[in-house]
Amino acid sequence: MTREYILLDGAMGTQIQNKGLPLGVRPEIFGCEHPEIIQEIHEDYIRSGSQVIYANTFGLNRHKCKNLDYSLDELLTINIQSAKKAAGNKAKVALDIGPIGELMEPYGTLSFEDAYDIFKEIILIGKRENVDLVVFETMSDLYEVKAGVLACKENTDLPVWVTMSFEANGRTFTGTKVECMANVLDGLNVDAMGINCSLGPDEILPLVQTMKQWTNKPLIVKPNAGLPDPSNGQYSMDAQSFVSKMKCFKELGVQYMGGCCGTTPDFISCCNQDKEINEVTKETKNGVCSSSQMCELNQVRVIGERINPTGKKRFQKALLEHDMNYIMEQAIAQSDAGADILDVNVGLPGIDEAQMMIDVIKAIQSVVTTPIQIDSSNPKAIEAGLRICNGKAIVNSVNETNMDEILPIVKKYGASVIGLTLNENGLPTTSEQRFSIAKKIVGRCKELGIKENDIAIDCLTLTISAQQDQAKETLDALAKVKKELGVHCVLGVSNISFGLPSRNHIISSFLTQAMYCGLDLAIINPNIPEIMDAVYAFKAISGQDKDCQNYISIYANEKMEVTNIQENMTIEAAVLKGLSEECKNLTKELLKSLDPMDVINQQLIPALDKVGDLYEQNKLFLPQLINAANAACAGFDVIKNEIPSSDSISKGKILIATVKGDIHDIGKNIVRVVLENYGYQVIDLGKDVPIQTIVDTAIEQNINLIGLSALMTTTVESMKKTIDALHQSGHPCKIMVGGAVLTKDYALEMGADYYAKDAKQSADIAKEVLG
Ligand code: THG
Repeated sequence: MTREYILLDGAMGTQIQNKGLPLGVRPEIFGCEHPEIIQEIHEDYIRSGSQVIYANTFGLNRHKCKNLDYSLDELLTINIQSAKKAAGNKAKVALDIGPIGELMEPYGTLSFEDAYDIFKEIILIGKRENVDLVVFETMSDLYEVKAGVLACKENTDLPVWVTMSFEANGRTFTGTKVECMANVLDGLNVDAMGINCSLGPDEILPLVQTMKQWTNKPLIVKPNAGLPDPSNGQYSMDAQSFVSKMKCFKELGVQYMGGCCGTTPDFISCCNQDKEINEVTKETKNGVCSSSQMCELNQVRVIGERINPTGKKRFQKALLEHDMNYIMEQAIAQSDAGADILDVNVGLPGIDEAQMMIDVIKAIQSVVTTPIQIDSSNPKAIEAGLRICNGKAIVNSVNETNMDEILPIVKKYGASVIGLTLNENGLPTTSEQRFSIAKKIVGRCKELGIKENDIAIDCLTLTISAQQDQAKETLDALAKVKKELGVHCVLGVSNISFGLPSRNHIISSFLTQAMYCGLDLAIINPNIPEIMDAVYAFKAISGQDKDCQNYISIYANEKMEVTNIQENMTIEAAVLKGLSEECKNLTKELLKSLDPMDVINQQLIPALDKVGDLYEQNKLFLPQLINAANAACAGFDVIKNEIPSSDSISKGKILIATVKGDIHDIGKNIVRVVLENYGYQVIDLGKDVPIQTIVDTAIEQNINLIGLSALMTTTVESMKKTIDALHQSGHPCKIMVGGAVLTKDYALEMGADYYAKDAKQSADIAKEVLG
């Protein structure tokens, strides 16, 4: 089938600059003072063929509207009105929402529900002003996006689109993966999703191809006009070459196309021809995920069962005492041991299960990126868990009696689900009866729009020491469900061996038989090598482990590391895993035998360096980098508190600021955390900082290293002016710069001494300059 794609608009920022945006003035505020200019730009785009225009509201939220001459409501309303006037009935108007500009918990301070409220406020104003749709663009954190999408869906009927900005490695700068974005947003049922900014069409193409494998939703592409020219910051492509590149997206069936930084009405008008695309829908990939780790459900997966108080005094104690550290260790140990998914069960008499579910999932998400399984039959706890989860979870479990209550929640949050073959009479004894319950649950799921590949059926394991004949019924039912219903199959495998000696033999053997019958999801204890051996061996034999690569990499050296956190924890491990409590305790321990400076230089700093190396190799991502920095910080704090003259451990002062006109400080804040944890004293002047303030502070405080940040194309000019002013002042200092639109060549061309690609590099530069 063919259809026409819909043409969106191009960049707003550069157009406003061309029409006289003064240096240091924010586009949204300029839009209030000169609504006619904004209207004109929209009209230019509509004349060029734009069928949907994005209102000039990208940078707005309540946190960015403090101390201004206009209220958030006025800024939104006036800018939306300019778009509506330009559009008339010729185009649709999108309320354009950008990132809040603060890091979400646990890496930053913004909570999920705060993010939700901030978005809700914007969206309600947009709704009142009759926008046609809501679009989140240039987003980086999938968790923040989830808050925004829920805020939109729970408060309006407006269509909602999401585009995120990726780096060439397929991740956003906070670590969100393309696959995870598509998987989560498909589940949340957004109206369209895609990619904007960050890269040119060439670099975006492979990312869109990946995205397409995970969703049949309409796709959006708004690339930059190529990459910025290092010498002057101008984008590399002209309208004609842009259009020729956009042809690839037409072939992929992308339904909404436009441009981002560096594109103009010319680009759009060149795209406004031969708009036919192929419409293809196909079976998509599927899985459960966090925002940064995907577990595709296409082979046997291990679900770690240890986060569960049943029969475990130690775990019950941890829950009752709210000892999140213990639970975090359980999460880390299981993930390290090979768990693909972590089951989370926090049901215990006397605790508020919904609140505990939130606290435990937050704690787990702060130390591992492993996807989550929510193990509860309490609808409030399930919903609380699904909300707070930063990816796509699987709900364990529904059965025939509670499915009408729980499945709609599963559908709303776009989760996967486990259905148990239980009804009001309990667990039937024959495989046929179990199969028939499975069929009813699968049927109900499908009525609600939950897809086959989001469903797993559990035919339930009983213990052979009491009901020996039931093992066969379980396996027969499993094989039949697999064959006839085409859904995934799951079992809590450990149950098989209750009451017997040497349980692991029975568990491994039953597990192998179940996998042969079609088991895909094994709920087991991954910390027991013998059981994991059975999983890896099965994958090698069945061909799921292609060319036995994984098997060989695990067993080639016969080196099975059994993780035992309590016994083997080093400062390096504590920092790497982001465990602040551990790092604090280990530092205290070490101070008994080592000099404080030695603890810093031989332990904490090398640990941070190791984290930095892994980050640079793309083996760790920003959230882990920040977590590690915070853990190291807990160690530094111990040293500072116990050693009175610890000020002398500061390795030098660094001044940092986001330049005048730019209110994005997320990158700068990350840099501050990392630099502080490397032992530098950081003077942070904040965002939107006047040139003179930076110069004066540098002189007064005798600063030798200054870090400047600018995120937007419109504020790079302001960065250059700041650098010039610092040079003119004659104060001897080195300047490092960073920000999304910069490149190394461009930074040096502007007169900076260093370009810091990321927070890790800023620490390297500090080391070079200050020692
Ligand atoms: N199906 C589904 N979900 C499930 C199960 C299932 N969730 C719970 C359970 N069964 C699987 N999870 C666990 C969790 C912990 C333990 C066993 C299974 C466990 N057992 C110890 C034992 O086996 O002796 C008891 C406590 C101890 O001594 O450590 O820990 O079937 N969908």
